[in-house]
Amino acid sequence: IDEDEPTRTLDSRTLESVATFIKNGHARKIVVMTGAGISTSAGIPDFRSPDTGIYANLAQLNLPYAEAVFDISYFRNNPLPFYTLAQELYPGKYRPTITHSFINLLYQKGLLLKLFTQNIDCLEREAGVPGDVIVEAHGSFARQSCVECKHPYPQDLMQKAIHEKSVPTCLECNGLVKPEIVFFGEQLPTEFFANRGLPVEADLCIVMGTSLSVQPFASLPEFCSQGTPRVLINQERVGTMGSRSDDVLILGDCDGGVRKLAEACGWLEELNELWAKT
Ligand code: CNA
Repeated sequence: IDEDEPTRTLDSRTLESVATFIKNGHARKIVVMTGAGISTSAGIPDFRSPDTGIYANLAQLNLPYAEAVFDISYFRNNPLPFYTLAQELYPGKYRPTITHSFINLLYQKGLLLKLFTQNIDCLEREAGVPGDVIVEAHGSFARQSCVECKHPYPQDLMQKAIHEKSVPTCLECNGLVKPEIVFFGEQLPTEFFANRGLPVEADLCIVMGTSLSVQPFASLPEFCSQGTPRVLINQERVGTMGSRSDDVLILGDCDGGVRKLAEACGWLEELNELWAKT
């Protein structure tokens, strides 16, 4: 990125300038956009990191191609690989990270306009962020239904099926049951489309732990107004982050990045306390 390019809003393209911007009360409507990278330190692998990502470790499932595990047509013929993976991702086994608590801290301070997450692990909710502030763009394990007749399926039976490594079928029509996470070939939830214009209202955007490679989610940061600072906290540079004059890149792990940002805002102790309670 061009460090010398003049900024419109921030003093400079640094973490410290972002903290000053927040401390001066200029960020009161923050949108946060997240992906699998905010949950890797909780023990849930992401998709695309080489070696450790889920796609790199699907070989034992004999899939024709890695993404097939989340492909709706493949699932209809062979739901077993998905249910094998679902066991690993199913909520209840993992503790939210300090990054999840940081999002909750923004909420508690009344600064969070909306959290857009691609994650299906429900860790944002478990960290304390209320459901109505979260757009789960790719759905979640919170509900499940029949892929044929759409009839809802009870949560306790789903938990039992996951535990027993079996594939649940609809109590009404015997069709296959699937958690309401969005597969390739499926439409995103209506609440995503209802809220996708919201970033234009934001005064700060924080993107964390995502490769920004899945559309239409990947385009969300583009909806922010020119001059609205966009911060990327991620292992690597992704999407168009860094291309605008008020983009700030904090490269490295998310937990370290949010700790530094919280410290610069004078919130570190508060953040640690909040996280300790999760
Ligand atoms: P991805 O494509 O796997 O990208 C993850 C990104 O995070 C990459 O850029 C990594 O470099 C980066 N990253 C990984 N670990 C860290 C870390 N500790 N600190 C900083 N950066 C890190 O994942 P996306 O979310 O972008 O892809 C979208 C998919 C992944 C969505 O459909 C999700 O449903 C799906 N997914 C979700 C989960 C979950 O719910 N926890 C887990 C795996 C995949």
